[in-house]
Amino acid sequence: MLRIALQKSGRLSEDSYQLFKECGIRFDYGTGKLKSVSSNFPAEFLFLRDDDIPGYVEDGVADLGIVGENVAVETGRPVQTVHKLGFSKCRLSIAIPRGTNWGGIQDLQGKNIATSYPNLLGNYLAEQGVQADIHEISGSVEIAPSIGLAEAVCDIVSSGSTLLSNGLKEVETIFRSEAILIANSALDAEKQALVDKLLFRIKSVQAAKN
Ligand code: PRT
Ligand code: ZN
Repeated sequence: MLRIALQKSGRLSEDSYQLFKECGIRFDYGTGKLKSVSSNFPAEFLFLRDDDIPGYVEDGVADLGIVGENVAVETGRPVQTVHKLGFSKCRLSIAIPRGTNWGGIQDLQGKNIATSYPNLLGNYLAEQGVQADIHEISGSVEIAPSIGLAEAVCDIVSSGSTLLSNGLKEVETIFRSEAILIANSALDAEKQALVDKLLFRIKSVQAAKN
């Protein structure tokens, strides 16, 4: 039996559930339960915070999981990316107050940047040869400039309306993300066969949509 970790409630949940439904895999979802066994596929589903999913998959508590690529890369857990799923698309971008001029990434030299993605941002700045102070905050990153905590932010953007309503403008995209299926890197042959079966169905569902 495969154990599959899905986000309990958030931007990945509904599409993750729909994907399995379209694959013909039935399980109870949205009942408040933290676990559910499928009635017609050898799989048990666990409902978790998205940030915890890469760790559970690394440890083998779950064999598979669905997370945003942004979370998978930021947590740096050694898991395999099995397949890109095409939903929950977003980007990780740097934004600054709308009235500020932007001459390029070098403008961030010596500045304070608020983010929930210190590793992705740190690596990007290092590649660009920019030294800045990264302030890690776990939420409401967009208000940091208006309260004097930082001169810039690095956060997830989808429509851009959150940046707009906080008086910020997007100046640099550092990472593009979508939901991905991740797996433990040491699955036994039996589980790998089930993953292959699942993947075949996922690809068929995706092909039917294109
Ligand atoms: O509770 P839990 O920890 O499980 O969930 P969460 O609150 O950490 O995550 P959630 O559900 O917000 O997002 C899950 C995943 O969805 C993220 O890791 C991304 O891969 C993806 N995703 C897609 C997004 C967005 N779009 C998105 N717009 N994640 C966050 N946002 C936020 C962003 O942080 C910002 O506050 O939405 C705001 C910006 O949206 P726009 O449309 O105004 O630009
Ligand atoms: Zn989260």
